[in-house]
Amino acid sequence: MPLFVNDVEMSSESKDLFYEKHVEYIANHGNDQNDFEYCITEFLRMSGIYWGVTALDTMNQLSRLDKKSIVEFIKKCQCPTTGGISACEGHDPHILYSLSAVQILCIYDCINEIDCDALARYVTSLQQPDGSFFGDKWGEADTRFSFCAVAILTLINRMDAIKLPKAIDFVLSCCNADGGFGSKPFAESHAGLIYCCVGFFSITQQLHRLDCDKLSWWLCERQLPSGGLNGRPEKLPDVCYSWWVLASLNIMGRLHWISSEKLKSFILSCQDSETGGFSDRTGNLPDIFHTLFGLGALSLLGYPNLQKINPTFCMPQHVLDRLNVNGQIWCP
Ligand code: BD6
Ligand code: ZN
Repeated sequence: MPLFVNDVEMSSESKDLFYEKHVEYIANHGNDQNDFEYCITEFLRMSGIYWGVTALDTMNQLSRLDKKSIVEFIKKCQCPTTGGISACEGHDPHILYSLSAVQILCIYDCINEIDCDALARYVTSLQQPDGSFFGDKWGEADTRFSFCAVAILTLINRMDAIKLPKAIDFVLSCCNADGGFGSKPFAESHAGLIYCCVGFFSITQQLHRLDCDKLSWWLCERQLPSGGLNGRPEKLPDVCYSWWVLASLNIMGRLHWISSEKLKSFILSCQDSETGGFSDRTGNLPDIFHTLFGLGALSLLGYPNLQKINPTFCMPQHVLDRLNVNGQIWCP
């Protein structure tokens, strides 16, 4: 009786995820505004909201957060002169927090609450003659910012705001002999930056420019005997690298190249059974960042009762379907 077998499989598997605990952990995060952790993470606030909103939507519990106050907060963070968005009111705008804000507004289906033309002009202003992007007016180019630029512009439907061929040339120039990518030309390969570059080529429909076999080998070598993944050779495993590595492999059509059962149990071992939330590795304190990327990785692995997360944008797939946006996925 296949239905029975399935039911048993479903219930025994989903019992391993402390679903309700995680919902409470995220929904209550930031409720105590005097909390030490809340205060010291002010410079990350916009991303923190994005991690919480995305994680809750993945668990079909988005209604646990107050949409109105989140949207009001974002509107106050858009700079009237540059059009860029900051992490928090009174801070300087940055392309990273501009992407987090756009991701949140797209999830809430209200992107027009901000001035998208001004935001597109802000992204334009950050592009350099070599095609790279600064993160803010202080100027330091990095492949992370190339990803942010094309992700923002795709989500607000303004890809014409930048010089795309130049942007592509710059990211290609950051490819190393080991097949990986770093933050700038000749900088060390790193799984987080590989995600940004693979995501960039997915958004710009240029995956054919990659040596996917070589790059996927480098990514598979990140799996350790514990089943967890690290971000570079010789480093400890970390739940968030489950996301950066798996999402990159998924985009390149090679998710099956790693041992998913062992990874699944490593990720589940990083849950905090008392407070809810995930930590970077087994036994450490949980945080909202590792909670999103733990859940996101489980979603990519097909874990039951979680929404499908898009590997390129790290947003629920149903949001991108509604916007008719899709990162390219390679079928080898
Ligand atoms: C990013 C992701 C996607 C697209 C563009 C991006 N640009 C930058 C990032 C990474 C960014 C992020 O995930 N945004 O959604 N990372 C962070 O905000 C974290 C926050 C943080 C601080 C301290 C502890 C835990 C989380 N961040 C600034 C980091 O440096 C983290 C720190 C960390 C996580 N685990 C152990 N330490 N590192 C990190 O995100 O590394 C992965 C990475 C690195 C570079 C590019 C992309 C991903
Ligand atoms: Zn981490």
